[in-house]
Amino acid sequence: KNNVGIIGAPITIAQPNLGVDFGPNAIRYAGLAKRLDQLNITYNDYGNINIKNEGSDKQDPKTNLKNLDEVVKGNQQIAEEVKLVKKKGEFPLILGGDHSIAIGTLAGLYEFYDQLGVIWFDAHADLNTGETSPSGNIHGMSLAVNLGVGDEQLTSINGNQKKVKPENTIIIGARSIDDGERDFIKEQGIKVYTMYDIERKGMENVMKEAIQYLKGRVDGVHLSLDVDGIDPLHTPGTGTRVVGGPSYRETHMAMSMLHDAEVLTSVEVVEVNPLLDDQNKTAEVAADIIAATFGEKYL
Ligand code: LYS
Repeated sequence: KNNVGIIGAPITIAQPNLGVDFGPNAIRYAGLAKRLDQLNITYNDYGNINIKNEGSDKQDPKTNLKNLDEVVKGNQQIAEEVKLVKKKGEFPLILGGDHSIAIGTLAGLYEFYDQLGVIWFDAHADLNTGETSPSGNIHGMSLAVNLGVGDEQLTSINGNQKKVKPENTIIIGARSIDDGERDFIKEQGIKVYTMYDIERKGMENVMKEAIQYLKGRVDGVHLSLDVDGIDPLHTPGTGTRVVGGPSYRETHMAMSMLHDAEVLTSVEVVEVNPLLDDQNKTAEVAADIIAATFGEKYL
């Protein structure tokens, strides 16, 4: 694998809980660098982007969004940093921050591919818009924005195009989907493995299918992993926990399978919130998960 470029992307204001800006450092303190060293993977850690997390936290009556201008600005910064890392030929590893950062990440990544694939590992679909969102929190809208649907200030970051096509998008682990999101999924034909599907087919088969599906159609795969995708028993330190997720083991195996299939071209892990955590447990799981995507094995 080429050199890894690590970017801390501490946006917090696309969701209501303080503390997710500490996520990147919590993952570093869980031993990320040492894990990469042990795998003989070289890296440059560019530190944390200086993001201004200051908004009114009020829902704008016109757009129904909270902190739109500030979230746009932060994601523009992220897109630029991701582009720099890509131009150096490095493998981007982005540490969040709330899940809105995927808007900046994919805005930076898309121009380097013809058909970029995305695996969205998450308890939620993040397919809301200002019209459908129950909360006004932009972290619940980031996948929709990447598919070109949402406020124009967000969808136009680094170009007006869709950053990813619906047929190149796979959601894994969903178990909390709003009504508007359900319609969106059907309209756009996005592939979704809900927890019901994972339970019925088993995580191994789901991953085999997902890898097979993407391999035939894309020239790069971005993994956008929200730690709330994992069962909150293992990842309590996150703002929007939903019971009934895949276990630590299932998730870890899924990540090892992605590594072994050699499909990933960038990785991001989001929504680690140390202020809600129990002894940095969630960041440690995040570090394990990242190490698995880079090929760490037990034997
Ligand atoms: N679907 C809910 C919303 O839009 C929760 C999103 C949580 C994203 N991490 O507010």
